[in-house]
This record gives sequence, structure tokens and C-alpha cells, in this order.
Amino acid sequence: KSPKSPKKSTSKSAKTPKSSSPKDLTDRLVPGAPGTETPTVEEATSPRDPLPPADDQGQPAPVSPTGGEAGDLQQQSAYLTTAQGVRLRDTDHSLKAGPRGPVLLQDHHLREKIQHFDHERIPERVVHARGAAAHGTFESNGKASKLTRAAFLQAGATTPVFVRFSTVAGSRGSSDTVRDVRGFATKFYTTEGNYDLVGNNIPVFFIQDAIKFPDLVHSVKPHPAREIPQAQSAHDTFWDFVSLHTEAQAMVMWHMSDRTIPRSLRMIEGFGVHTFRLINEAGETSLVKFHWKPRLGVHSMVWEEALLTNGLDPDFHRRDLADAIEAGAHPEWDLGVQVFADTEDQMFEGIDLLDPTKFIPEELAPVEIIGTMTLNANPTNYFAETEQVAFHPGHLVPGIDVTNDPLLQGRLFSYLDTQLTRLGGSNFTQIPINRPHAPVNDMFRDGFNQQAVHAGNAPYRPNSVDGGCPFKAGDAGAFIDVPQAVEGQMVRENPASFADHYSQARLFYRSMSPVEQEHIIGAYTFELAKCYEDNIKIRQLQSLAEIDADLCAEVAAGLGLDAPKPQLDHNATSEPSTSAAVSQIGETCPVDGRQVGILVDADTDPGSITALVTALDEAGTVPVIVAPTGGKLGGTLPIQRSYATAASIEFDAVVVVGSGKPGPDDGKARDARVWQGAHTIDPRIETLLDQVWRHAKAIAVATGREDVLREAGIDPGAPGVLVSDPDSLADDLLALMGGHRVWERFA
Ligand code: HDD
Repeated sequence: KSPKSPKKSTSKSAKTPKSSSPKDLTDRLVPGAPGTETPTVEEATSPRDPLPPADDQGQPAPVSPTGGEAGDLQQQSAYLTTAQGVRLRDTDHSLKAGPRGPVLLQDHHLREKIQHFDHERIPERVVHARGAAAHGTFESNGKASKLTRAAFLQAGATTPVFVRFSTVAGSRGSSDTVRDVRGFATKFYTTEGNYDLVGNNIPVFFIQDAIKFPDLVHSVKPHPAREIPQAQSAHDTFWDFVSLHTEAQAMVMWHMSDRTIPRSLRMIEGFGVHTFRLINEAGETSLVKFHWKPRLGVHSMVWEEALLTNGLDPDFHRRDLADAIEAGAHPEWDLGVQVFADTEDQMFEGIDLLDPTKFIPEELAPVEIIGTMTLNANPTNYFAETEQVAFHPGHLVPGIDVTNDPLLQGRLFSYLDTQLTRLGGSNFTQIPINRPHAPVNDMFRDGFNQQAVHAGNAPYRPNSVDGGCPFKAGDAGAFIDVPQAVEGQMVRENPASFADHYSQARLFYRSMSPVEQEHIIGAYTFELAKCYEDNIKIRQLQSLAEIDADLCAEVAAGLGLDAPKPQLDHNATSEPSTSAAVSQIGETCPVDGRQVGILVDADTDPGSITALVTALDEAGTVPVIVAPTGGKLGGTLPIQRSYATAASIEFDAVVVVGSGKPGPDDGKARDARVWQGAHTIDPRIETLLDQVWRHAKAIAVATGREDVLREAGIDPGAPGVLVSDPDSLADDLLALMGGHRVWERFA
């Protein structure tokens, strides 16, 4: 035993607080938090001598299971407490038998702190594990009121939303810019209950029946033995699956296109994929497909850029989204529908509306805009909101219903089910981000993590005990299942109309511009070259032969294999023409939030770029000064990147103003290896410019600095290169950026 009694030892250390001086305690108060206006410096006290309750230490507000403010369970006190609300004097030292003695089991705070930490992680989503989200509002223009009675789609209705974007295959810690489909899930907190539109950035899907989903996902996830590769489709099992399940070929074509390496989450389209049924006030139904159209246009990276970004900034997309929202460049999407008659065969122009591997070209069925969504606030807490949000295609409101698409039908089971494991039980609907903004009276009771204190004695219906409550809504805004005639033999088979697996892959490929086709060829070649099994490559080439002979020949050449001949008679299948709407190239778009790197050197006069910086800023873009070292240019203008930290992936355009030479202080700090070889400009700037060039980004150079470009192998007379006085180049540069990339550079 310690010669000192524990009591004596504790109270002594409390009264001579070496590590917990009154100043430390003040520092630990949350600045600006309620209660900090009276910064009482607490005298350290012994654990047996608690502080008297303070005026601000009242009862916590009751927590409502519905419509509660997200802040209900935020920090409620300026003082550190246990989870039981007991104020703490010390959270840095375990309770010990003497300063060098063992830790005592009675230290409740220690056990509670570690226990909570031990359980901080929950299972990540089995798919779509990595995501980023934002709050916003949806405003209806009323055009859908003729189609649906959904209150949030009536004229002038404004509805809060929460949107989560995601990649599909990677785990939570994977990179943002991998080649993958992007999830685009929207929760509308409508006055009639929550409606979830759980879509992707591609209008078709890999499989036609949900029963194959576990197989599809097992094939794209890392190989079981070594758990590699992470967040990739470029491996044997994925290509094994899609070459054996040829219904995947249409989606794989989109997957190999630039759609799967978006420039920004603010620049992706969204699709509900399935056909849904709308019901209007008169009870009339129509079939629709939902589309989200980004106001900034649909834009992508090039493959090399995406690869570099994975390493340089794995959080690129979530950073871009959060930064834009914080800077006030609020991304917007128009919501549109393609509308089809609800006929018995549920076909449109020979395309089966229940087949989720098919889309309807906009040229055949135009998209009518029914409202606009603006994302205007970042989540306050990633875990509480982005991680715990639970979407479900079965979260429907009156006026919107599902169809018999077999993929959708399986999803209706899966999403409710997965939340049980992920969010710890059936009360996940009470988590603040999932709470409806409509009143809830569901008669569901008890269960893990029950937050509500339900009153009454009769959670059953009908009852005479609780005055008959809750009442059935009858027609008063209730969800009504549209009566549908159903009959048929019980079978496990697809309709014949699901059999065409190639015509839409062909349609998509032939709708691409030459540069997009080049990218698709490159993607197939890369992904298949990463497979080890030749028989998988050959089987996939066979599918490409059925789609397009030139595409097949190019990919086969890249793989060093023979291009097979088609085996199917394609005259037997419908042969849609092309759809210009699926190509991303040719649009001129707003430039909000795009970044422009301005390369200066240590001697650049800040005044020479003031007009340029102002013009770029006023146009809604973000000028980023890149100088040899950090600090301030000319002692006045803040420098955002040094040559060591600047990377081409951050910029949509680059302006060369300086000499490209390192500054006088820069050489000492750098790795000597960068100077190997003969360079007249800093090799990092040479690399940066080379990448900007190869990634087809706009370049501008101050008159007289053309040699800097030449040193990087860039012809100042080439397409997409401006030579001008910095004062007067902003307009031309912004125009180039509005076209996203200078693709003609590679014509
Ligand atoms: Fe799914 C998550 C989109 C088919 C089963 N899915 C999930 C998310 C999106 C989609 C965006 C992430 C939601 C979020 O941010 O939390 N999924 C789709 C689309 C599909 C699709 C557009 C086809 C058109 N999904 C699909 C099928 C099944 C699932 C066929 C199962 C039979 N999806 C799930 C899931 C997930 C999920 C396992 C994982 C986490 C979650 O649900 O909440 O239930």
C-alpha cells in the first residue's frame, strides 16, 4: 500500500493542480458555448466535495421522436460532464492508488469514456460505404401536379432535403475519384412524411433482378483471400461476372465512360433508374423516370487526373462539395420526369419500362422539369448525419408508388433490413437525421435505442382505452395502394423483353463524341489488362464484338488478343439510333467554384495580377496563388500554395505569370533529386504544366513568359492556350473554362 492514504493523496493533488491549473480549466471551456459568458474559474475540488449545481444546470429538454431539432442532443452545458450529466473536474488522469499506483475499477468516468470509445464504429454500408452529404431545399414548380398528388410536388411547395452522394464499391476510407458509379440519394422531408429518391448517376443498372445483387457486389468487392483490390472494378472477379451476366453490358459501357470519374459531385446527373408510378388527385396513374440535372453541367476528369487525385487528395470530391457550399456557390439540380402512359404492357417504343438495364433516350421522351433543388448547408457532424442517414426506396409518400421492376421489388426488402445491422435496431427512424418532419403516430413500441417516451396504454387498433387514438386517415392525405390486377404462374424467369443485352450498350457508345469514345476504349483496355485470366478477357471481348466491331478491335489490340466476330444476329434486335443527350461534350456551363492556379515567382509584383484575381473572383471562380514558397507575395498578397504543395489536379485552368524558377529560399528545403537533369524552370512546375496540358485544361501565359510553357513542352500557339497581358485575359480564360476542357487539343 502507498504510505499516503488515497484520500489525502487525491485531495492534495487537487489543491496543488500542476496539470489542471485554473487557466487550463478556462481554456477547456467551449468558446461561445452557452454558459461561457460567466467564465467561472472552478477551483479544483476533491471528488468527495462536488460543486453545488449551477443556475444553468437544468433538466435536459425532453427529446421528441418526431420533428425534433437536430440540436436536441447537442452539447447542453459549458462544463464537461459524464453521460449522466455529472460535471467533471478531470478527464486526463485515471483514478489511481497513488500517482504511480494501479488504476481503480471504481473510476466510472474512465470506464464510461473507454466503453463509449470502444463502440464508436458501426458497420459501414455493405455498398455505398463512402459518401458525402449536404442539406438543402427543394422547390417545386408545380408542373407535376397534373401527374401526382404528392404535396411536395405541388406549385410553390418548398421542402427540406438531405442528399448523400457515394461511391459504390470502396470502403469508407477509400478514395473519392476511383472509377465507380456514384450514388445520389435524396431524402425529402415532406409535410406528408419522408420520401427517398435513392438513385445513381447512371440511368441503368448492372442486373435485372435483385436476387443477383449479392453476386454482383461479391464480384466487384476485393478478392476474399487478400482483400485487394480496394474500390476497383479492374480485376478478374468483376469482369468474370459481367461477361457471364451479359445483361450487365449496357451498364458496363456507362461504367467505362467518363461518367464514373466525375470532376465534381456538383456536376453529376442523378437518375431514379426504375420506372415509378405517379397517382394524381383524380386517381389517374402514369409511369415516370426521375432525372436530376445539374445546373453546372455534367463534367468529368480524365483517367490520369483521377488516378493522381486518388493519391494527392483522396477527399477531393467531398472537399470540393463542402468548400463550394461554404463559399456560397450552392450547387443546384433541376428535377425532371420522363412521362409514359400506364399501359398494360408497360413498354415504350419497344423498350420495357420494367427492365432496369434500359433507359429511354431523351430524344424519345423529353425530360420535363418539375422543380429545383439547392444544396446550401454542410452537415454539422459527419457521423450523426451523413453516416446515420438511412435511405429506402420504400419510403414513399401519397402520389408516388413503385412498379413491378424486379430489381426495385428486391430493393424494397433490402434497405429496411440493412439498417437493422447498421444502425442497431428498428428505431433508426428516431435518429435526428432520419426523423420525418411530419407528425408520427405509428404504434411501434420499445426495441433497442427507443428514444420516445410514448404516452397512453393502447398501442393497438381499434381501441377504446386511448379514446380510439390513433385514427385511420381514410382519404385524408393517406397513402393509397393503387389497385393493380395481378395474376400469373409462379415462375423463376425473365420476360422475353429483357433478353436484348447489347443494343443500348451500342446506342450509348455510338452517341459518344470521338474523344469520349477514346476514353471508353482506354478504360476497357486498362480494366481488362488488369485481369489475370485470359478466358475472362476473351469472353468480354466477345460481348464487345456484339456491341461494336471497332470498339472490340481497339480493345483487343490493346490487350494483344484477337478481336472475335459477333455471334448474334443483331438484325433480330431493335436498333435504336443515337442519343445526343448522353454525351457530356459540347455544353457551355457556369464556372462557379472552379479553381484557377496563378503561378508567380518571388519577384512577381502583386499589382500585376490584381485585376486578374478580382475578375476571377467576381466570376465566382477561386484564384489560387502559387509561389515558390508560402507567405505573402510582395509582403501583401497571401500565397495559397507553394511549389511543393501545388498540384495540377486542383486547377481547372492555370495562368503563368512568373518565371517558373524557384525562389531564393526554396532550394534549401527541397529534395535534391528534383534538380537532377537540366531544367531551366522548377521541375515541379514543369510537371504541373505538363499535366494541365495533358488533362486538356485551359492555360494562359503572360506575354513574355512563353518560354516557361515551351520548357514544359507546350506550344504557346496550341488550342486552349492564351497569350496575353494578365490584366486582360480573364474573359477569354473564363470562356475556355465554360467549355470544361479543351478537347480539340487532341483532335
Ligand atoms: Fe442500393 C445503398 C442506389 C440496387 C441494396 N443503394 C444504396 C445507396 C444508393 C443506392 C445511392 C446509398 C444510400 C445512402 O447514401 O445511404 N441501389 C441503388 C440503385 C440501385 C440499387 C440506384 C439500382 C437501380 N441496392 C440495389 C439492389 C439492392 C441494393 C438491387 C439489394 C437487393 N443499396 C442496398 C443496400 C444499401 C444500398 C444494401 C447499403 C446501405 C444501405 O442500403 O442503406 O441495402
